[in-house]
Amino acid sequence: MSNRQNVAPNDLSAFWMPFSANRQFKKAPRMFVAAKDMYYTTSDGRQVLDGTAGLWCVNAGHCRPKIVQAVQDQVAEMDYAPAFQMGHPKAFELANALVGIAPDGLDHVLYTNSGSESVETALKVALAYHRVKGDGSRFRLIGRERGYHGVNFGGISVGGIVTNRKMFGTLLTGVDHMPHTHTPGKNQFTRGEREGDGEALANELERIVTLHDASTIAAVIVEPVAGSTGVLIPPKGYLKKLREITKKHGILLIFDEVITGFGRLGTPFAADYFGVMPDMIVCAKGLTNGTIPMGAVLVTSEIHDAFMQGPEHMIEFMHGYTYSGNPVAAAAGLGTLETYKDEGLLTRGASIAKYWEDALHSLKGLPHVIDIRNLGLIGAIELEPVAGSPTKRAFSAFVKGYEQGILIRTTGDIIALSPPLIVEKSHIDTLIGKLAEILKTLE
Ligand code: PXG
Repeated sequence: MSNRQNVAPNDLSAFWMPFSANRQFKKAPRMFVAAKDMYYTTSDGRQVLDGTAGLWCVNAGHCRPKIVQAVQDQVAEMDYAPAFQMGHPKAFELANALVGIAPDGLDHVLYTNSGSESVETALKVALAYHRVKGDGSRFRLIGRERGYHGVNFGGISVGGIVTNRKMFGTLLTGVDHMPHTHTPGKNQFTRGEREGDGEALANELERIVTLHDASTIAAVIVEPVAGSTGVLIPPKGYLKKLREITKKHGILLIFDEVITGFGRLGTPFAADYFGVMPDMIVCAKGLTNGTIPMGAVLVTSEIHDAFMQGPEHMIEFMHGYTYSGNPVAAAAGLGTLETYKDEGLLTRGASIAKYWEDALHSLKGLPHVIDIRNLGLIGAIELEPVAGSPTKRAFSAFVKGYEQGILIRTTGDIIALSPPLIVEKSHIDTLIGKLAEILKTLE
């Protein structure tokens, strides 16, 4: 038995926290204990305005009544049903509702429990799809520098964030990466999508296709707007061109919409915003408003139908999770989609995006601010790093924000913002106003 059996409940050492500076955190913990709508409550009783929708997931705001009720009812009625060779109604209802808000043509849903698992699922569907079509030589997966596709092995293989990859050995073979779309030194303070180099950047894919030959490539995966790496907005025409090139060569295009899905850009999905139809959409986060872990992969009928062959008693796709379509998660998803619908949240971002953009760009000229980027209800403020101590300056803004009542997110020296979609102009004024004051005080 562990010699830690008598530790006090407030001993912080047992929990090895994810993506956190554990030792620093445990010396000066930051704890949330409650949340409602746009605000968190801290353990010392303060209100903190949520500028990041939790971790980009609480799109409808916190503890919304329909979601809370749906989860409470479901957990009391049926906690779990076997996911394999059995069903329960809400998993089917939610799949239909999802297809209902997805771009036309994405008609089938595979469930997962996170964005990372959705990525693995999509990559496996892509590889298997070509196999079931008799095109098994297509084994390569193409990602992008600075891409984030979760933390599992497929995701870090196609991902392009060096610090998330370098500790873990060889990763998947047969992977290549397109260049990222960021142009430091040019295009700073662009509002929305920049003009000019979209096609040229997408044409880098053509170069990769020529190098490996299209007949070896299964899929290309990209975040329509790169989030985790610090919010990189694609240049105009870039995603359209990627679609053209992938289509021409029979390569599947996967949009990782874990962040951009569910209204973040003022449309249900980024595919709608950019008018580009991928073969699969990977999603999670906003699917259940962050309440119960759940992810999904939306696929076209063409992909789905390719698997539906052979004897009917045979399992068509050897993949799935114990919790795929879990009843409580499905109920949370239904409550979430209903809330989005009731309040028009999947398109609300469009009406407030301009105000958001103006507020963000009002920070131009403050100390250390070297770039500001935005699209829909996403924003980023990039700071000049402290010489020799990257990440310190932005992290100190984060800590000051927490102390002064705003929750922001930092990655490197970039501050990323993505408020719940119920955000009002007055919240934006508070968030950006307090951030401005903090920026003025940073070393
Ligand atoms: N794909 C994308 C595009 C993501 O943004 C994942 C996959 C993985 O999702 P899970 O549910 O496995 O974490 C993500 C997650 C941040 C931040 O602040 C971003 C994510 C997660 C936590 C923090 O940048 N993205």
